[in-house]
Amino acid sequence: MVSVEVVRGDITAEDVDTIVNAANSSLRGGGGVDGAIHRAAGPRLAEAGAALAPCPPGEAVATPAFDLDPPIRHVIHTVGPVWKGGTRGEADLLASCYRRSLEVADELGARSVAFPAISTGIYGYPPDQAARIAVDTVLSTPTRVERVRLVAFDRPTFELLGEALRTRS
Ligand code: AR6
Repeated sequence: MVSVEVVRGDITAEDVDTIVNAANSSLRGGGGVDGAIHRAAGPRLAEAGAALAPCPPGEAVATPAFDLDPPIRHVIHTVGPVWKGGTRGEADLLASCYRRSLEVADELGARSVAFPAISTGIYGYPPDQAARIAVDTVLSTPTRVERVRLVAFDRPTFELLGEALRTRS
């Protein structure tokens, strides 16, 4: 059974073997957490990403972590849905991001995985709904990953993720 914890911080400094990136389909980098990960990993990350692109929303692919500090060894890039009001399959796509990322983590032999709050920044997903999907999907996906960290960059997201974990369905 996977252990899930909610922490606040910068995902590039997490003590895990694998971090998940909230990428866009080009996998060449962007703003938000994607920009932070690409800055820390160096230019080879964009080259590796471009070779695997395009990645459709809801899917996930892995690259090495390049210049990110150990113990981080892998980056799983997943593409969240852009929020369009909630009637365009956004919830299923967001759940798929968490599920597919854990499946890719299993293929890598990952033991500890950190997720950002996918889609809740530039892509506009309501953070309360996204927090519940993150917690419920991680807890309901069979995986050999032992430890999942849900990493909040800001206090409101930290509180929403904590609340979703305490009151999980
Ligand atoms: N560590 C952890 N979380 C972070 C960090 C960080 N260093 N920086 C930001 N966040 P966003 P999206 C949080 O916008 O909504 C990019 O341009 C942030 O506060 O990074 O999925 C991509 O290339 C928020 O809670 O991702 C795509 O084009 C969460 O990460 C697009 O943005 C997600 O915000 C993806 O948008």
